[in-house]
Amino acid sequence: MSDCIFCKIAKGEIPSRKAYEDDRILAFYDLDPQAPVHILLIPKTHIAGADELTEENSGVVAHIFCVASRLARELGLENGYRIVNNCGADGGQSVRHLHFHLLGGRSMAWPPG
Ligand code: DGP
Repeated sequence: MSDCIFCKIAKGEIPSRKAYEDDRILAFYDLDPQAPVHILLIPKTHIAGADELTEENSGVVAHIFCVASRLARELGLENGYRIVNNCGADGGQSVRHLHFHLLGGRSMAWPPG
């Protein structure tokens, strides 16, 4: 998607502070961190949101969770962490490119607001 900001970040057209990258996904630090560790994990292929996942395109989600787990371990989040996906307007999704927030380094409230 030519006008998608996360597609541009995935292609390196917009700079980001990378935490991990391979041929399928990119993990980079959130511009507006909500926790001491706040990383976004995205597929490089454009998927607008969790509401556009299918049996065919969802394999990358398992990969994202495995990488998130590895990053959490490497970043010392042994006390726990949260992985968040906001979907659609009511879910608070502001960027329509599937992404998972990896948040850690502080205690999280539940339920979220
Ligand atoms: P969400 O509200 O779930 O759609 O989260 C979008 C997140 O993306 C939000 O926490 C801020 C972050 N974000 C938006 N634009 C940029 C950007 O250009 N660079 C980085 N690093 N993060 C961004």
